[in-house]
Amino acid sequence: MSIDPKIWRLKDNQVTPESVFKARRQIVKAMGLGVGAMGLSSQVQASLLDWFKAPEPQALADLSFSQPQAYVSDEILTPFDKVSQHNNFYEFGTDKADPARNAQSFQTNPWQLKVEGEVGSSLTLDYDDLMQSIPLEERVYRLRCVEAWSMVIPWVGFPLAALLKKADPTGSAKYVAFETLYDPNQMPGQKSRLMGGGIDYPYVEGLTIEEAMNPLTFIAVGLYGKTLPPQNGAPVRLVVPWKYGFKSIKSVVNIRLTERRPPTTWNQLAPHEYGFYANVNPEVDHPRWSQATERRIGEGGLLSAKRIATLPFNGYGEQVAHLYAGLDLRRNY
Ligand SMILES: Nc1nc2c(c(=O)[nH]1)N[C@H]1C(S)=C(S)[C@@H](COP(=O)(O)O)O[C@H]1N2
Ligand SMILES: [Mo]
Repeated sequence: MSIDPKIWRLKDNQVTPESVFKARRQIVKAMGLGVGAMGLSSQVQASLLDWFKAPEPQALADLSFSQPQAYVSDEILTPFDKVSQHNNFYEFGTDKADPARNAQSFQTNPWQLKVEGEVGSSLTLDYDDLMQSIPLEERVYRLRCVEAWSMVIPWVGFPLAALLKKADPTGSAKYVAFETLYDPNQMPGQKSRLMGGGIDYPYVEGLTIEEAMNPLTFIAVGLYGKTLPPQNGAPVRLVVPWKYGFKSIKSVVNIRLTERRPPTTWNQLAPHEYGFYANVNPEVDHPRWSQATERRIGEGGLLSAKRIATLPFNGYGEQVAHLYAGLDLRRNY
């Protein structure tokens, strides 16, 4: 995604850095043979190669979870190395390869997640509570980014509703506001406006209480059977599969139930491009690109990326269309 004119303007082919990433690997190979001949000092060669190389990944722990039949899928899963190397997490940089490179030393344990606001009893969950206090299950969901690429990911976690019910929402809870960790010392994108894509951090998101309580709305603490890689939003993130990916906020520290609609990061940054609801909708194009089709990451060749039709509500209409009965779906919200 990108921010409108003032800060900088990415073209809509910002969407493809996966091929750029692959091209880089080719360059690295070529460099292995070529840099010496370029007359660079070995120190410069080493740091150049370092920048191109994938970092040592953070160790991930195994999780125990059930596999409810309703969320098993026969779609081709996006391979783990794509899921963990093609990311949007602007706190760690705006290039798709940046989060995997820059988030490996991100501190995800200890962690604290608060649930507060319009609730009968506020909650504070530490890392172990997150992994243990609600039974974990695996769910395969499609993730559709507003940039017109998508993945199929086996998440591990629990329904958001199970967590919210523990806090006993009051009758005034009409919305749920989410906030990502703010820690510029760990998140280089929060230090530098350029590196962080011009976002005013912390990254914030929101849902209506009905959306939050919908059985599909998920809190993920893992994927592919293990704890989340930091670049995917460790230790705890939201997953809302019928909405554009930017709603699925990462590395959450605060969940607040509110009476009023909370501000949301991309909507604040570019309201004419990104709505509050942001339901996947092939009929309504983004002002700078079509939403009619999408590119499945990892399927199709390097240049012949496979495109498939985008479905209303990302294919989850049966479960969620009723939430929007009053809205005109030919408009973006
Ligand atoms: N805090 C935070 N959450 C975020 C983002 C971000 O930049 N910061 N990017 C969003 C976007 S645009 C997408 S598409 C998804 C990507 O999730 P993934 O990298 O696990 O595929 O995370 C979302 N959550
Ligand atoms: Mo996205």
